[in-house]
Amino acid sequence: MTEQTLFIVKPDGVERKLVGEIISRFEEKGFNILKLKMFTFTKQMAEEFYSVHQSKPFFGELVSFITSGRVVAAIIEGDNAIAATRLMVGLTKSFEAAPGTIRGDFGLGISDNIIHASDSKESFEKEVAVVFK
Ligand code: 3AN
Repeated sequence: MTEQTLFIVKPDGVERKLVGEIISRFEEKGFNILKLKMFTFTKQMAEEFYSVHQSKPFFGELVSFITSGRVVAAIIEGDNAIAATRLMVGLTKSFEAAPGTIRGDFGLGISDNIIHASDSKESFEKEVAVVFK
């Protein structure tokens, strides 16, 4: 089933010059890139983007990290894009993420875990509305 999803190379990924490598992985996997944008999250955008995590103890850290530098957001399209992208991204805690995944290959962090990807169609629609409005 052809689907769209969103990924965001976080400030640590941009800082570490991993943008090209990450986009390449998605292109090589067979996805089409439909939209691409570099920008910096405002606090207001970040709070809206992460609103499902509002009650979590790490919410403040999440907002402060994602607003700390430039990010690159992409909308991509392909078969089973949401699930396939989550597999390519790897587990949330980078130190637990399998080698071969983006988090598993490039880091050890939790807040600084290089990339975000939508986890459902609902999240995708909400996140696109914040990032590509
Ligand atoms: P994922 O990005 O793998 O979907 P979520 O949705 O559970 O993970 O969490 C959103 C973001 O919140 C993660 N990308 C990570 O940066 C941060 N996060 C999740 N759990 C923690 C935690 N225990 N401590 C600090 N930050 C966390």
